[in-house]
Amino acid sequence: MGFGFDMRLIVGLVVFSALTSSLINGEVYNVGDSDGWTSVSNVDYKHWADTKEFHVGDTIIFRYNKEFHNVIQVSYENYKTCNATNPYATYATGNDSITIKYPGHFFYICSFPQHCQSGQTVDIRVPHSLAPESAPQPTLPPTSAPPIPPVPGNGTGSSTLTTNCCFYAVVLAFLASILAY
Ligand SMILES: [Cu+2]
Repeated sequence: MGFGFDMRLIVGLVVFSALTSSLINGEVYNVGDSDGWTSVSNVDYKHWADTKEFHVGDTIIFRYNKEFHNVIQVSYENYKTCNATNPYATYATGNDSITIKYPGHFFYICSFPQHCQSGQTVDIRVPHSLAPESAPQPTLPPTSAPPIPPVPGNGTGSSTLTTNCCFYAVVLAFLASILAY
């Protein structure tokens, strides 16, 4: 329980929290920015979406007067034809926060009469991460966690094993440091 042990604990906690926050936190986008989700301001939602780079983990927020609008997630076909009869999802609170869970296109329209036709429709395009099959992703734990294996002799395990070892070691070290006082 020397000084070096505590330093490793601190470094471990800092690295762990940095990794966690980088994986959990995403950008937050207000659809239509200050105009919100509406049919009366002639907001160009295509342009709005085209100027964004959406990623898994980001959150998109639809803000609108729920007496006059809603948010209906539909298929591409129904998006093109303004058909809200077979929705994938329906939102109607006036302040709908939707977290992007996977890549793809997410099509939303308003189902109030003529709103979709007048342009209250948006295509949120979430590209797959840049070539995840061939290029390593720098923010994933296995690339940065192994350099700090706090338990001697565990540096030769697989990356997953090492990461788990690091995590449990940090937790154990944390508990040990509490018990030490
Ligand atoms: Cu509407």
